[in-house]
Amino acid sequence: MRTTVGIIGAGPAGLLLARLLHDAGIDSVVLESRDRAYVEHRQRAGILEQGTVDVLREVGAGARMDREGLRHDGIELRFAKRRHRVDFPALTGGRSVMVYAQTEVCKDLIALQLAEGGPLFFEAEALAVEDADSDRPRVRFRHEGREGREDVLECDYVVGCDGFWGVARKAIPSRLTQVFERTYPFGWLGILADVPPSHDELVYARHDRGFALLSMRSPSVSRLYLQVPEGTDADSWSDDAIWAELERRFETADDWRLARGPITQKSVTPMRSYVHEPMRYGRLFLAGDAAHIVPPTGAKGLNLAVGDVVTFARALTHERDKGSTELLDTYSATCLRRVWQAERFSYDMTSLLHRAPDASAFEDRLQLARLERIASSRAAETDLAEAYTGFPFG
Ligand code: RFL
Ligand code: PHB
Repeated sequence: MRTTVGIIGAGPAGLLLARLLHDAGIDSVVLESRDRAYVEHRQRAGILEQGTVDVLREVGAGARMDREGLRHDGIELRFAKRRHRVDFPALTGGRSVMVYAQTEVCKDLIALQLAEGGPLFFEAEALAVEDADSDRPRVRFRHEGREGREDVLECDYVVGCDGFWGVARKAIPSRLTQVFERTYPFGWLGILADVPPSHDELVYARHDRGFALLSMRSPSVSRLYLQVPEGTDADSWSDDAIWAELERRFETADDWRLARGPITQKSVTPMRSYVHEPMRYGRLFLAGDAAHIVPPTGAKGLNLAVGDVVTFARALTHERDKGSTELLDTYSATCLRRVWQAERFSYDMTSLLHRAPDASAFEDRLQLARLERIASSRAAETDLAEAYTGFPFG
């Protein structure tokens, strides 16, 4: 098999890249190790920046998002039983975010790709990227649909959109690589519940017992998270215990109430910050979680993945139209500028709102002082609103 761009991974990064290339008249093949149902139902991100929303509309994947997505003009910060709303449009000259689940983004992009795009193979696991520094990089893969036969995809370019646990990154020699990493001594226990969200915007709560987040998937489905110790088993939390703990952490001085409902899904996500530099080696490019991870507190992971593939598609189109590799050559540096802003913001939001197991009384007071500052200074609040609603692509 031969193609111009071999794309490994059909998460948001790989699926959107295939669309962008299709619209530019560049052919690609997508290899995805899991089956379609798995990719479409993996519960993850919920918040799309304005830039992400614009790109999804441009590639023709915006119709259902515009019908079913929820536009949010702010978030609430909750601390010391107080509530403070951050008003995005007022602070950023009109910007907002969209609540539309990653599962739905993936469903929409898969439907488009299968209807009118290039090949997208499920249960096709990339085993290795070979000769990445030559003119003819190759992806060796195993296709379950074909009795597990091994096959080779020959490409002009390979884009590793295969997430944090993928294989693409491994093709870059470690002597050329620098990795920046931090893990956190806590994770998020996330639930889906069949109950209307108790608030019309997201609530980020800092509490002495740990962080909690109220989010949503639709007017009738809530998505909630609790900070839990690293390595927690989700099944060790009963539904009652989860609701009781959420109630404590969201408690306010006024009479705000958290509505309970049947929990339909529960899982624990570890937290990590990670950057792999550079994001390119020869004709292999990394995009999305394959190159960088942020803790979910800033809602940036999916949006970063979108920025990377937009940057790559522009660079490749430029090369085809102008015969210049200039934008491909600066791909890594261009992406990393935005990546590090998201790393900084996600780290700041995480340390602002979570309680480390060994936190001292001094650190507790500093957290409260930082929250107080955001609640009382337009400059501090604007900094948060600008970062949350997103930095420009490229
Ligand atoms: P993905 O989504 O991990 O997709 C990678 C795909 O590659 C496949 N794959 C392979 N395919 C073929 N061969 C191989 N050898 C392969 N190895 C892997 C995988 O099966 C998969 O389909 O990476 P991508 O596309 O870069 O997208 C990144 C986002 O998924 C991620 O950053 C976000 O989900 C992060 N995230 C959030 N991001 C936001 O922007 N806003 C949010 O509100 C937000 N909330 C979250 C999140 C992530 C979370 N978890 C579970 C990590 C909340 C949570 C709880
Ligand atoms: C979500 O809805 O899953 C979500 C929202 C905001 C975050 C993280 C996750 O910061």
